[in-house]
Amino acid sequence: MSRHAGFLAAIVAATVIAHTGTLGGAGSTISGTVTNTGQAPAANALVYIQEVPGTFPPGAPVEMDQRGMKFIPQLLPVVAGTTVRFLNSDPSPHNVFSPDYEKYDLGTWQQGQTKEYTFPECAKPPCVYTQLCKVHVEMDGYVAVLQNPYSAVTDKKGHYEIANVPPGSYTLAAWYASRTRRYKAQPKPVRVDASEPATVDLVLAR
Ligand SMILES: [Cu+2]
Repeated sequence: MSRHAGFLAAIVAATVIAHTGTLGGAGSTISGTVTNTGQAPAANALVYIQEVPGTFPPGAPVEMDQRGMKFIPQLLPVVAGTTVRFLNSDPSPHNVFSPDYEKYDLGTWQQGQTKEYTFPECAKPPCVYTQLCKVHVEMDGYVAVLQNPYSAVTDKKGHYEIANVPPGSYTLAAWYASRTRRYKAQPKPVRVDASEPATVDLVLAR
């Protein structure tokens, strides 16, 4: 390789590093635990950064399955503009409809088939769309439309981890739904420094 070509390659490499620095790689991690008014850890809670400067393109299509009479995952965070593919994996027909925001009813379909829905811009994130099935009234799922991809869903112990967050000062919030009630946590400020992971615990309340 000539000296000139080597110099160009170095510029390209530096540009690639600078670019991934904002989208992943050079960022840091926010992690912690979510509890529900001081009680047991809250599994399946959404933790998200309220707003990150810039605009974020829709993610690749993601799947929400209907399997064993459940929506899986039960809670799915997506960036506005993302398409969700609803799959039926059960021998029974399933329906998907949402009574929230612009409302939709995708119909009823058979095992192995999918229907898609693209979630529009959300004026005040999170825009949470409850997913219901007319065939099985006990089924409930949630699609949460967010401004940015920096979100996570807590595990069985209430732990969450949001990786590759670009350095900056943000507000971290949490949201959780049971079948009958919705909960929110008092949002907390978090400063993300590239050199050090941040820990934030959140408490849900009605
Ligand atoms: Cu169903």
